[in-house]
Amino acid sequence: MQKKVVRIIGVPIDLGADRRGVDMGPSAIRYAGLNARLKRLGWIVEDYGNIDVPVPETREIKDKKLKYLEEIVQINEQLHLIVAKAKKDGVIPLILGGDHSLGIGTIAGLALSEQSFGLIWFDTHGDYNTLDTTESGNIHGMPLAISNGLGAPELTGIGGNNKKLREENTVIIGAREMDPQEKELLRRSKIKVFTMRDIDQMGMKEVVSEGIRIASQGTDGIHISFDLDVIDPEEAPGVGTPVPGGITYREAHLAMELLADSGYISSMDVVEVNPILDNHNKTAKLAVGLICSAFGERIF
Ligand code: 4U7
Ligand code: MN
Ligand code: MN
Ligand code: MN
Repeated sequence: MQKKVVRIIGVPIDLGADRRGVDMGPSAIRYAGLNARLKRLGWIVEDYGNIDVPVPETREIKDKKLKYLEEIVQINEQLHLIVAKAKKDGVIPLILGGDHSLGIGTIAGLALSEQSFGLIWFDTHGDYNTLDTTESGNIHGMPLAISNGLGAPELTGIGGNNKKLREENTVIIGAREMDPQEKELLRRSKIKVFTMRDIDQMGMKEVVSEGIRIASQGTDGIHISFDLDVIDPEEAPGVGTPVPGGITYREAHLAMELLADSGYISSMDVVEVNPILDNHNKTAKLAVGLICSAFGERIF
């Protein structure tokens, strides 16, 4: 990645998840020193601030299968235009969450650009639920399916009625918990899933190298969507949905370092940091470290 401009966009949303608190993610990540560290790496940092997001206490759940649908549509409508503008301006969008439902808007915005992209989705979960498969009704469990044109039309229609991602250039890394029907749907797609078992067997270097190969083939760049819950809760306790058996601190950094070396990173989401459950901002600090690795920081 060349030294150029990164545009930070905060999305303080927790309407997509059951647990409150990830709305404070953007503040926690900025407080952990993100902007200064990126500048030190030679980046020009444009902080856009946060998108306007309503708090759940001012709203009501109308549909238990699609909680806060209207609000989430409205937020992602805003976000996709801001991301599309960033691409048009030739800067790298860095989106801070917030829950992973913001992935819908980021990807819809990227899809408006002339530049194509592959996608690497770091997550414990598949985020491939639809209206028919969801057991929770939480939209943060749906963004990958939505971006692939599956699910509620109000969401798949953001930024146009097309599929927003290329299945054959899409990779999930770190999966270890999926709903039964979600798994079936994913199996029927061309999305490549590297589970925790694959990481155990192949090692992170092989998994990421293969992921980069898949995501970069015939595309102009790679979008990273990084859900902090992919990391083991010992290292990242402050996440919306902690699940044991995650990747280590160093595996996460190695993944970002290899991606930085590839030169393909063209945008990034960092989501699901929950300061309420965190231990002295440990998870937000880790998030900043990972962003810096992705943006070219080297140990030596
Ligand atoms: B995250 C879940 F049921 N699959 O749909 C669901 F297990 O963005 C979890 O990856 C979704 O954190 C997790 O609610 C969404 C659940
Ligand atoms: Mn997720
Ligand atoms: Mn997750
Ligand atoms: Mn979560």
